[in-house]
Amino acid sequence: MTPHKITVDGMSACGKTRLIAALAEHATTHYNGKTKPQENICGDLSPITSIEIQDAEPRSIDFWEVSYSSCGRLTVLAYPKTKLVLFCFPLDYLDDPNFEWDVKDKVDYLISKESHKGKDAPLILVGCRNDLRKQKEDAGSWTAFREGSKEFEKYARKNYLEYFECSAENRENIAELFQAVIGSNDSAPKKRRVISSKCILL
Ligand SMILES: Nc1nc2c(ncn2[C@@H]2O[C@H](COP(=O)(O)OP(=O)(O)OP(=O)(O)O)[C@@H](O)[C@H]2O)c(=O)[nH]1
Ligand SMILES: [Mg+2]
Repeated sequence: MTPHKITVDGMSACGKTRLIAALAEHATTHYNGKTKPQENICGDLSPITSIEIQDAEPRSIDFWEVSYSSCGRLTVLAYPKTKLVLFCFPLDYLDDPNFEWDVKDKVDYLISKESHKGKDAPLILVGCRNDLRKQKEDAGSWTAFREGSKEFEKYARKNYLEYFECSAENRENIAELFQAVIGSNDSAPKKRRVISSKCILL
């Protein structure tokens, strides 16, 4: 079975583990996927989630999480030979301009020539926790969030990156993101996608 390694990196505590769990659940339901039980390493769960899916050909999708709270020593193994990087950040922090700068700074490095990410591995920018962002917007502070979202769409376009806004909580755009993940080793050239929430005019 062909292994397909995906690195899940991003900001600390932004929802990477829950995103992987939502993608694994989607694979189980829609691709007859089987998630292998995670091993226990030194008292921590392994950062690797392997899912065997039955697509055109059976394959194993291996998510390697770069976690800030567990398995720190194993994170150096997350990048070598990866096929795709999902760089995650929390959308409920979009109203903080310093935070936006921090995300862009990290992504700028990852897509630069100096990066430890292989140059052939594409990077998808993934905004997580869109349900929490919407809660904050509903509380009346929506302008800063809309501006932040537009800014990331623009940034993704400028750098030829795909961009998704998701929620592991309510499964928003999880199917679309999973499709992008399993399509990432197809040889046919793909159109760059920006999948975000619809703008509601009040
Ligand atoms: N409401 C909501 N909460 C979320 C969502 N995704 C993650 N969270 C919460 O955000 C917190 C951090 O989630 P994790 O998945 O552990 O984040 P992480 O990026 O894996 O964290 P580290 O591995 O420590 O870097 C937890 O309290 C989650 O329940 C989401 O889509 N919606
Ligand atoms: Mg985690």
